[in-house]
Amino acid sequence: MLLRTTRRRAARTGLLPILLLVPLCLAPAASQADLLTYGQSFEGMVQTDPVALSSDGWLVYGNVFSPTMAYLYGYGPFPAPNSPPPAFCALETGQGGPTQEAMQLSVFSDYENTDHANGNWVESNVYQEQTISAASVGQTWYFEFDAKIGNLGGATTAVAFIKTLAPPTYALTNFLTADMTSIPATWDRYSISITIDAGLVGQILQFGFASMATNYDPSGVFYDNVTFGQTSTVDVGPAGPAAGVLRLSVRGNPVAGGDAQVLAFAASRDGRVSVRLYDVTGALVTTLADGDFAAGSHQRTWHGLDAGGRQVAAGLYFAEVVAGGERAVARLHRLR
Ligand SMILES: [Ca+2]
Repeated sequence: MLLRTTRRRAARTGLLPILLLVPLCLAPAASQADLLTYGQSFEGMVQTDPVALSSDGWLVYGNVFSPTMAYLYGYGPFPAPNSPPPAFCALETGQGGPTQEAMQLSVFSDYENTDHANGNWVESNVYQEQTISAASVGQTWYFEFDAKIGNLGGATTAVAFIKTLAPPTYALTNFLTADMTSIPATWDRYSISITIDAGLVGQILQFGFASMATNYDPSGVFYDNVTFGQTSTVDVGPAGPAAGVLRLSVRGNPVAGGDAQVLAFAASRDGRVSVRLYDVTGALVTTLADGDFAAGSHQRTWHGLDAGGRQVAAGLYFAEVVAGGERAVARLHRLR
């Protein structure tokens, strides 16, 4: 029951935004472009800036349902606010761990909508959108993010999603979700992926977060390190015949000096091993190893340089080791 209504809500969600955005979305240059990588740690944003999120492309759209989940109306899209007042989303501080740093994105129901008081359900969508072109056919794109629960009360639900919507009716053609309703209050990283087929060319792709609440029940979920790209930055766990053997760990290396970091891994058998570093958009920063390794423990030191020998910017990076059909990912945090 809940799943069915969730899907129906989502179908409604994309309708009006796309109609209003047609002049922008269907501009010739945009329609020819490949999907674009996106990465956001929210660290560069000013918490008191009301357009901090909207100027980074974030949009919001609201849907309202009766107490029995009958669809009532939608409103939007609007440039994403940065509350106060408490509507849709806000930049938060003090919720991060070491890799989330100072600033986070909080997504919650639109408490400015007084239909809360009527017992109606208010679904808030906070998202980015792009147009899919032929250049992306065959590619797999990953929407990934850190998340932890804030405060969900009553029957509030929360979800992260990738949607595709087909003009001219903007029917929902994909609705890929990760349920955020029951995640822990500790940070973890989540992934949703989509492979672009030829039938999706010309459609709109949205990725983002939604929450659904009534009676002003709490609905906050914290998100950070949002990425959209062709390289997964989530350690999905080992697979293959030697499952569970490959591990990658990162530690500072006082011997090397500076803020060099050591990536240590153990290969379960002789064979080809690659160790690569990516930024938060999934772009390759540098390759630390790509060749034959003997079984056993190995390590590589990263001095914070890209493939051209330039010092990288401060922020979050991902190290990936691939060996013998297994893959492991670890995070590296570079300080200035
Ligand atoms: Ca952050």
